[in-house]
Amino acid sequence: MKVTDSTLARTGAQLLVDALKVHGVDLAFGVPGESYLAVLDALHDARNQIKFVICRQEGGAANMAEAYGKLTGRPGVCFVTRGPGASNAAIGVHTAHQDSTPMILFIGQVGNEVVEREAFQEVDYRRMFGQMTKWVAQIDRAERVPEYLSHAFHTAVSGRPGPVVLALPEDMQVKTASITDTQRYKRVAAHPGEADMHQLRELLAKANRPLVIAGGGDWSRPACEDFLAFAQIFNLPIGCSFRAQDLIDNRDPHYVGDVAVGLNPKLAERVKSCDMLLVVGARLGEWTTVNYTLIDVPRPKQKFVHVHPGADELGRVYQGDLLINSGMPEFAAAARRLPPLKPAWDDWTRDARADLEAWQQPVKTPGRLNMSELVHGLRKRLPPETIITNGAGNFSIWVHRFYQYTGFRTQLGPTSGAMGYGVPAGIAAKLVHPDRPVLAFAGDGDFLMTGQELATAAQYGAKVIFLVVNNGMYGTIRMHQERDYPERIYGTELKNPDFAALARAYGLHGETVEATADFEAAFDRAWNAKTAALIEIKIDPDSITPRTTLTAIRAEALKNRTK
Ligand SMILES: Cc1ncc(C[n+]2csc(CCOP(=O)(O)OP(=O)(O)O)c2C)c(N)n1
Ligand SMILES: [Mg+2]
Repeated sequence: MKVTDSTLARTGAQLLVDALKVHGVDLAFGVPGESYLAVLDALHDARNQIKFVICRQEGGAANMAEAYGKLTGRPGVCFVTRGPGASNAAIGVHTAHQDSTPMILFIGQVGNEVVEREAFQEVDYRRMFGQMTKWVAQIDRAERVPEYLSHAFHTAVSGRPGPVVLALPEDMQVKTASITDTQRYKRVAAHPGEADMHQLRELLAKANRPLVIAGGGDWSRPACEDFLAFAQIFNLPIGCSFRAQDLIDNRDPHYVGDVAVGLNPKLAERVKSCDMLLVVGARLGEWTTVNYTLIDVPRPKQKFVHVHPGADELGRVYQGDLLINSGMPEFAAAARRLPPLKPAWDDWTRDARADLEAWQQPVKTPGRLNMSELVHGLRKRLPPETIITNGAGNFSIWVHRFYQYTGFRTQLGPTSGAMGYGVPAGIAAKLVHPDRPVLAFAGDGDFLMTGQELATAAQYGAKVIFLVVNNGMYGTIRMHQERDYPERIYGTELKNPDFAALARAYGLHGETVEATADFEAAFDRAWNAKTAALIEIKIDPDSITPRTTLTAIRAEALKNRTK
């Protein structure tokens, strides 16, 4: 992109859109508002370089921008209007924050001439988004647009990546300035020091049962390749943190499972009993540590090495023998170059993998539709470039446990646990990679949080296959309810629409499956449909997790209550 040395005056809105072009934006998501009409007009001029995808609710748009950021490593861009639009979009910003995803949310803002009067839909976004962004600011002067945009892009991708929010007062959007564009942003990352890497190798040389946990943001395809090569050279078993299972090709014998709530008890035992824990990129949050029970707070009992792109994260909860502040590509490249040593743990790695393979075998479930078998069927059928997305709910457990993610960004899921993520993430994935198959898993509750974006899939021809796992309830919450308050069902039942008919109303292919045996043919029809497709998968509500049933959970809770 040529840097414009413009003596011609441009409006704030034009400067903003020109800056997006400078920084390589090709896709943006949003819902229009009268608060940023001038930006819309500038986007009209740029329509051949930047495709502006219009969504049906800002939560959908913000989730799509977040998914774009996860997939590409470049900031996902989202435009929304003042108070109501910003409020709807907050869910995507929160997910970008928890998931360390680069993203920039632009919000139309009331003009400076009326600010602080609680003008129409006025909100101070610095206060509103303060805790869930890396940086939130308001651009009051047109001549400073290039500078603010440069800062926003650098901030979103550097160190621990995350979201930035920029408010755009109406008067700034139409004021003119003669100012030069900046250059394209460059990601800034820390590198591991030579002494760090030397010490890491020393610790490995003394270990007998080392275990690696990979996770977090800041990864790239080459970084994942380097990291896998490191694991192969040292024959290390690698677990992935919650919803970061695609950092390692799950078919590789070094992948040993995901470390999250509901993890394989044998893997949990290995995390507890390993003598060296190398955590790379993962924050070690509540879910990865199973409510901080898996690893001792604050001093893990095993030798503990933590590598993270954000210096703030190191030593935050866990004290370590070695804390390395580094970008993921920088660390993975250095790890791959470490001089090999003869591992003393070949059996340990092989057994950990065997534990995973046993854990991934299909299980018996109540009812005619068995989700473990269904996911196994998909695992055999889908090409390795397939992208699988999901939102939050117990339905996602089946996918996480029985699917084999095949490598970098074949999984898009919210570490934040945000319901409604899978549908918009699937659409964004298909828009970024039209040639790759995309499957979006949702629960019946989860789906209707952003189901209106089926209209966006139809409008832009995004041929996603949506799989709605319907058990007629907010199953996760029912499970906890039965465990803590057995037989006092309240607030967790759902009366659902006919999901297949709903898809057809949007002009998409839709059908319903109630037995495992019928899924394959339905999936073939969905695969061959000319449009996006939705398959409603009806499951027995008793089939609540691969490990247990609702009936068993209730019986256990009642037994404990009478004790
Ligand atoms: C936006 C949002 N609201 C509420 C929750 C709390 N929550 C977590 S799982 C869940 C139920 C999910 O229901 P469903 O999508 O039907 O999946 P199921 O658990 O039944 O498989 C709820 C309400 C959440 N995680 N995110
Ligand atoms: Mg449900």
